[in-house]
Amino acid sequence: MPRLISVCLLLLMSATAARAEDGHELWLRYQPVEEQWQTVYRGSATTIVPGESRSPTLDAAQAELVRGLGGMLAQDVPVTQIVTDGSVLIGTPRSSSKIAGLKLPLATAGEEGYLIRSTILYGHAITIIAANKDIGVLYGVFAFLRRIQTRHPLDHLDITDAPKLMVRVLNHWDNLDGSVERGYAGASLWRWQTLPAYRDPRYSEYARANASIGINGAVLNNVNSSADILTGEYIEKVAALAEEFRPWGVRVWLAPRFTAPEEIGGLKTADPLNPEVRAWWQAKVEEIYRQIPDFGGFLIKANSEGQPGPQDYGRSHSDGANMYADLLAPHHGIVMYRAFVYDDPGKDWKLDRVAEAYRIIKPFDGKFRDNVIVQEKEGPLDFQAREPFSPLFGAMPHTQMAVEFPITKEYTGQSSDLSSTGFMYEEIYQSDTCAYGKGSTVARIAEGVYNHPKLTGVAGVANVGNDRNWNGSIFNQANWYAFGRFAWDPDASARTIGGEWTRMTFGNDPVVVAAVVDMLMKSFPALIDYQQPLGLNFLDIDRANTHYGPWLWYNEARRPDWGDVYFHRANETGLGFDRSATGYNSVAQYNPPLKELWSDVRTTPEELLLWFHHVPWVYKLKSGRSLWEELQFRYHRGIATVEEMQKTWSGLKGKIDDERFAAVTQFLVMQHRDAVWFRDAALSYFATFAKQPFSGGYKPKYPLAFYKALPPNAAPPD
Ligand code: GCW
Repeated sequence: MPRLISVCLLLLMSATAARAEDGHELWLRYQPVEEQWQTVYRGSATTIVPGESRSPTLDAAQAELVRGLGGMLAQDVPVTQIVTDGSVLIGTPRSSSKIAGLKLPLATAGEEGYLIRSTILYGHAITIIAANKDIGVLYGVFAFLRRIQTRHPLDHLDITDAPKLMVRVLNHWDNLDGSVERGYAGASLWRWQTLPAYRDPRYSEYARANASIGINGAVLNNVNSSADILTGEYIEKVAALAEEFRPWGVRVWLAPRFTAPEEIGGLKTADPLNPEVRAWWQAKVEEIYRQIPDFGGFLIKANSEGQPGPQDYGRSHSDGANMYADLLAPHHGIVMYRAFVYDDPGKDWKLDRVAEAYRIIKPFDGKFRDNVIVQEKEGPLDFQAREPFSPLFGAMPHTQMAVEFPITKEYTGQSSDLSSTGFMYEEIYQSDTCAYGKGSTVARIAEGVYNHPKLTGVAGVANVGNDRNWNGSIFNQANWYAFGRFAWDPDASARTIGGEWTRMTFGNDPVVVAAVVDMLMKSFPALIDYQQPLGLNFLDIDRANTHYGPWLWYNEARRPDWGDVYFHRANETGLGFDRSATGYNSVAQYNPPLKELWSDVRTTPEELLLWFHHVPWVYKLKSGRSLWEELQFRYHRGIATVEEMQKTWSGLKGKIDDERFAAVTQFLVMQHRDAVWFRDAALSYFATFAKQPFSGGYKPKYPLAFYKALPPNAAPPD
């Protein structure tokens, strides 16, 4: 009897555990598949046959397969050398004589790709997961498991897949004190105090999650860097993290501080052309590679927002980038040099802030070494919900460009809003720069289709922290996932990727899948509607460090382009920033025919209207509504969409485990409250210029004076 009770208790406990999910497993939950699928899959995954030789990466691949198949097929899948029907054979021609004997067409799989194929071996029907390199095997295993997670068949497979970009890195803006700049998911994952001795299991879990979506690098520290990261003490800690990440194919990178030779090296200068400075960096680079032979390289923010850089020593951006590049080259290291610069000492305040990166960096086209990638934010300003693509992508034919995407949501909803950044990734990648004729999209430029560079890459500013669910909310996980999948294939679709994530995260019930994908796809356009409709912009930098909320009247910044008013230019004649030929003419940075189309208010897409033009309040839009009416319409639509998302989600009660269901429900309440705040504060402020009544009986919740009186770090009012 007591035995029976304990068995019952155990069963009860495990049933409860299966229901309550806190999101820690991310999209790698490996829950048992439904009965009918068990029969389908079990025949194609009876045993795992690894090669004769091993490596940490191959071991990780094998262990993942054991774990994934075991979980989803609810049975042990043994590892053996004996091939039978349904075996899954994994390895490279070097690790497995069976794979070598098959003479597979692996050339197109390249360095990191894989081949998954159904075949007959020794008279048995098997599946092969093969690659040229161990990391390809690991990626192939994740792809194979993903097929099961998303309920795709496993027979007649003939897949070859390889990433289209080489460097696929997360940029962590993590400070050495454990805080994370623009982080909304807890503190930094890196516990510097206890490294290198203590290896938090989350280090390898983190690398595993990255590997599952093809991310192969992590810049560990903030681009607003501290020189301390380059001290011997920290390099040992970094090496420990590198060791934890290595089996998963994730390299570590660092953001060095330009003035480190002065700050920790005792030199009087950090001039990149000074021989002593070079020697200091050379010794530092060698010290790093001695401990981390596969170190990725340096990510550099120089002469931007107060960070030191080559210009402080009368040198140029290419002098700075190339110094690092030359020292890293013998070790196959790479420099990712950020184009997010606007600190030119000779700045003329009449210039348009948005035109700065192009103005400053374009003259260096062709001047960077071939192990330098110029990394530019996706838009010309700063991770705004709505920006056109940065014109620099279409203006650097002799330079390899990488897009820097936000995953963390500084300006796209921060900690509260459900906003799926996959929408932005697709929109930007599919933007046609017209640089090399029609169809020269940002994706194709990043892929190096036109200039065949030695390197290609992409960076995403990470949203990972030490929160139990890694990203601060369940839906934020979709953005990490989407970043990785788009890095693998910039031509992918946000909907397809969203569908994969949904199935892996919430299961394959068609009702759940349809509902969640619908929410993902609606969420970003909704955010744009209630924050930056019609290309409206109001970058909030200097008012308070939160960078959150509708403070459109703020005009007391230390420099004009750090305040909201500079960007939206609302006045009695209209709204928006005139970047057309009659105004600042920044539109001229785009290639024809875009520069002509976008210079004319009538041929500018309405999504970008206020970005490029100062538009009269009475101007009629395609809808027949005036600007003032359309603005209200879009704000309302954004809020209505949040309400729809709330309704859709509440319809999933009982179909999602209680814990995640409740968490998302609560987040949507916050999102609604914030969206109303954005709308009401913005519209009551703009009404003072439009001098027209609100339409359709709408009235902001509070008078403008209320919003203006809120303290700088105010939480959104209820
Ligand atoms: O958007 C701004 C952020 C800064 C950040 C900077 C950058 C790391 O407000 O916090 O600094 O961008 O991208 O360098």
